[in-house]
Amino acid sequence: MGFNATGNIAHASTSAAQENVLEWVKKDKRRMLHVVYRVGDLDRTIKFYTECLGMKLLRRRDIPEERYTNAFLGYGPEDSHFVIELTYNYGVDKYDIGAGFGHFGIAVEDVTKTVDLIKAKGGKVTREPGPVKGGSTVIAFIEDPDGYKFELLERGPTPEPLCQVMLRVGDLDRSINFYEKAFGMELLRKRDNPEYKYTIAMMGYGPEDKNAVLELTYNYGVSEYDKGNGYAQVETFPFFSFPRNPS
Ligand SMILES: N[C@@H](CCC(=O)N[C@@H](CS)C(=O)NCC(=O)O)C(=O)O
Ligand SMILES: [Co+2]
Repeated sequence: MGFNATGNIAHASTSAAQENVLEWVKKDKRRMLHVVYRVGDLDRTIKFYTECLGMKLLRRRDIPEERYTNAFLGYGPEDSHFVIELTYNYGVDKYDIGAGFGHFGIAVEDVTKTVDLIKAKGGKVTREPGPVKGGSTVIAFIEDPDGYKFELLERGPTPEPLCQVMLRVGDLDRSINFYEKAFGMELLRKRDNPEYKYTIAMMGYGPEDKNAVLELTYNYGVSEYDKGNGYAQVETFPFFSFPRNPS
C-alpha cells in the first residue's frame, strides 16, 4: 500500500534530505486534520454522532459528478480541531471494516452517563464502563451504525474530545520510525502490557491531553491485519494523508 497524497516525501532517501524534512517539520504548525472513512448511510451516522456523541455537523459537500458526498463532524471548528470526514459513495451501503483499524477515542467527563444516554438512544455498547484492563482509566466501548468502534475515555474537560485513532500494526518499531520520519510525529509514550500481550505507542504532534494522537497497538505475535475497505485514513496539515500503516 502506498501513499495517496500529493507531496509524497517518501522519496527523500538521502540523509541530507531527511534532515531538511525534519527541520521543516519542526518549524511548521503541523497537526492532524481529518480522519477519513466510508459509511453506508450518511444521515444515520450523522444522527448517531450528533445525538449520542455530542458532535456537531460542520459541513456537508455533495459531489454528484463523482457520485459521493462528504460530511464533516467534530467537537469544534476545523481550523482548530481534529475532525471526522465521512464519505458516502452513492449506492454503497456496507463496508468491510477489517481488523487493522481499532477504534476512535472520545474523552468524556462521565463514561457511565454517556453510555446510559447512548443506550437510551438505541446505540450499541460492546463493553460496559469500568477500569481498563491492566489500568485505572474508566473506559467503555460502543459501536456506530457501520460497526466502527469508539472508546469512551473518562477525562476532565479537554479542548480536543476526539482524542485518539487506534490502529493495529504488525511491527511497532517500524511504524514508530515511519510516523516520525514521514510525518514528523513524536513518540509521546510507549507502554507494554505483557499481561494482555500487547504494546502501545502514542504518537502525535503535541501532548495527549490537548491534541489528537495515533495510538499504535502491537499484539504479540501478530504481524498482519486484514485492512478491509472502509478505511480510516488520517490527513495532516498541510497536505499529507496516510493509510493506516506503511506496509
Ligand atoms: N488485543 C487488543 C490490544 C489493545 C487493547 O487491549 N487496548 C485496551 C485499551 S488501551 C483495551 O481495549 N482494553 C479492553 C478492556 O479494558 O476491556 C486489541 O488489539 O484491541
Ligand atoms: Co484507545
